[in-house]
Amino acid sequence: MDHFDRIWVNVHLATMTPDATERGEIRDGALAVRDGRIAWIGRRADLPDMPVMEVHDGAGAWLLPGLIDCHTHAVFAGDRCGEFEERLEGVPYVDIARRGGGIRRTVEATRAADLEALVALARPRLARLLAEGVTTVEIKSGYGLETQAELRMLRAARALQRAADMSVVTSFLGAHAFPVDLPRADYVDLVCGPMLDAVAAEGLADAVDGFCEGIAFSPAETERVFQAARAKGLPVKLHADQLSDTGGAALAARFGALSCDHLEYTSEAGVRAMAEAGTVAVVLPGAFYMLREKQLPPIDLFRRHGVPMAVATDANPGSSPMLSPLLAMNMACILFGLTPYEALQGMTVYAARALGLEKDRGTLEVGKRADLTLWRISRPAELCYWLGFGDRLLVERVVAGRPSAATRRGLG
Ligand code: DI6
Ligand code: FE
Repeated sequence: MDHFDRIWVNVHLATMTPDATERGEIRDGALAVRDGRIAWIGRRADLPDMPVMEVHDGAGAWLLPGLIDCHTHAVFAGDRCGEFEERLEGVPYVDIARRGGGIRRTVEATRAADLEALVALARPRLARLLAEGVTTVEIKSGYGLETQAELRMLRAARALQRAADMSVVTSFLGAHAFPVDLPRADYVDLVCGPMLDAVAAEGLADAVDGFCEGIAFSPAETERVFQAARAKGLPVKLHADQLSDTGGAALAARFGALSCDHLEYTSEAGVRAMAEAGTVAVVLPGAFYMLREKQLPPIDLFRRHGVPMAVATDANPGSSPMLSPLLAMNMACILFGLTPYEALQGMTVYAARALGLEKDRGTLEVGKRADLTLWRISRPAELCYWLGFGDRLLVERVVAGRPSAATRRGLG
């Protein structure tokens, strides 16, 4: 190593490494980047003397890993504001779903949209995530429920990766709900057969997801989807135990799931199974809040059994029309009782793990991809503190070592 491409000095660092002491905080630190990766990190006083192409003066700001939103449905058409009104007039979410609304309403609108429309609709949503420091976002299909529309959603997500200044990770969620135009068993066959074949043939999915619930796929149907995913060599994850305990978490853990998400109704047996499988618990306080749920996810059990917790927006038109990662962290603290540090780990290191990317990103460590965020805050917990001020706290976003022009705001 004979030079650095860029260094940041006059910064405090929050490394988010899981085993760090003092919350991984390094005051008056420095970080160097080369070839898009973190090449050196430590106290500024120890920075090696090396030629540097570009020096960034952080003026006392805090440098963190880029935020990772590991669960979104950001590609969709239409909105469900009418159902929002209905729910507030007393109609439950599951009743709306049972009479053909809910996810199926978004399916109608999404099927009617072409690829360009889906991309154009999702772009401003990603722009909001980006403005609050997101550098990696996961996007699911699941509002097509027929092969061509599912493929279109995933192609839109891949196209957004090329257009947006962030990484996009995709999940195939054909097992999200049942379409009106097919018998139930036929749809399960379609998802596990031709649909997954087409998705895999085009390399459109990084993982396979499902919704295991009374109003969606049963445990037995979910298991078939997971078997099909395994046959393709794709990792699985699951919307599990969101509205009732179907044993979804334990089922997903048996398949070595990357993550189980929602988990309000998960039992201790489910938590234990997740711990044994190394599955991440993704908590989604936006959906809990919007549906005015009362049952809290078993946060203390996750802690006791050593299940890492991630936090995500669940950005979707039905249960969580939320496009603010910082608000998701605030809600994880206020509604679910996470500490601010746990919430920050949940949008960095453990979100990376939930996507199977922990070797590549999610912490400030030498060798990892230089996805960074620079914040004008007094301490990291401040990112969980403000309501609706996040984009003003973000000074700079760095993607693979390159400062992103969109969010540069005159340092120093
Ligand atoms: N749970 C969710 O929170 C999203 N999907 C799911 O299975 C929301 C789906 C929707 O209501 O559109
Ligand atoms: Fe979801």
